[in-house]
Amino acid sequence: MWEALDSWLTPADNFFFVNHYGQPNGLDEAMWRVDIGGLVARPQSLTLAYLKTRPRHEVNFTLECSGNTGLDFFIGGIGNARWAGARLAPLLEEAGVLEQGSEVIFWGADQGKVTIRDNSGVVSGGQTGAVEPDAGGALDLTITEQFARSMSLDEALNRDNLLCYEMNGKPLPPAHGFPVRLIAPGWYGVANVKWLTRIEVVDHRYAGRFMARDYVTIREEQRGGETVWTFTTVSHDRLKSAPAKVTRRGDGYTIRGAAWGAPIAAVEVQIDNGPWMATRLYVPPPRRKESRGYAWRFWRFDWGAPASGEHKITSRAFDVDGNMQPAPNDPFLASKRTYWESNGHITRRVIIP
Ligand SMILES: Nc1nc2c(c(=O)[nH]1)N[C@H]1C(S)=C(S)[C@@H](COP(=O)(O)O)O[C@H]1N2
Ligand SMILES: [Mo]
Repeated sequence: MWEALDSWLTPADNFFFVNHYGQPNGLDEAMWRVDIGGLVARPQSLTLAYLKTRPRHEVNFTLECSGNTGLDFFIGGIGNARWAGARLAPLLEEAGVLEQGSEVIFWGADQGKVTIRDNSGVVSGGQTGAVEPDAGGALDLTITEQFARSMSLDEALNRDNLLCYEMNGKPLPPAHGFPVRLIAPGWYGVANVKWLTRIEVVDHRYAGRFMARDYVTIREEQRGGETVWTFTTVSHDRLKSAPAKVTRRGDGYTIRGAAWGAPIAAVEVQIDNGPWMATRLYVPPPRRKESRGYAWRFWRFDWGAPASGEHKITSRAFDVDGNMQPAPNDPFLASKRTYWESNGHITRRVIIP
């Protein structure tokens, strides 16, 4: 996947997709409605034609699945696109969010059967440690759950959030959420709800599957000699970079890579456990300067003429606030027990002939 990295915008055909319940049928542009409801004074039912009459806003945003690079076989879960659509914030404001509204749920059209809980390990009241006999799944609850994610009202009102209908200048492809998806720049992929049908303002935290059961980062921490487990919902992108490829130019070799997850200030590279060395950030064509904050930056390093044989190349990114992409011994990474949000250093091995 990284070997193919030469275009700053990822063509839709090469863009990864993650569909937890499959792509829904009957994606009909003319019939499509995005409803805004719940705790609002003026519920809305918006057509795609209406959304297109709103001021068009563009954002370049690198979408990464929070599972990307967390498992050895999952490394292609990232792409950069120019997304366009109508801003969400003014639509919410026009719907008139009521005083009690604190959370916004984004519902997709896709749904699937899920079994919510099984009975093994239910502890009976009072007798600590006593586990009830297996009830044979009698307490399993199988439901049809709709894909949905939520964020706080403040987060939903971020001016860059889009009801997006365009990807790289073309209608959003069905696999990427046609007719309308949420684009929430700065959030991991899972928050960017595809096939968006309903925006619901509520006064409580939404605890659906992709908030409270899946896409939950579990960490094991030691506090005062005791083990404490923490649970957090995958939300904002984390600072990350990767060496993408090594190319030969004349007698010299050049290492190229990408960095993303926060506005990037610098990237350093380390070869074979040597010192960290500065790389050069560059802007690939078409050299347009807009909303770089949410899009990946490309970097390169002139390697010169390395010795033949195998080499290890590792990169680390710095953001504009001085944060560094975490090393393996960083407390967040070291305590993490689930594979989500794996933003540690990425090492590539190359063989120089
Ligand atoms: N409705 C809906 N939206 C969804 C998903 C989904 O399964 N259903 N998957 C999410 C996840 S986990 C990711 S990583 C991104 C991937 O976006 P893409 O398929 O356009 O690349 O979509 C998100 N939005
Ligand atoms: Mo994802």
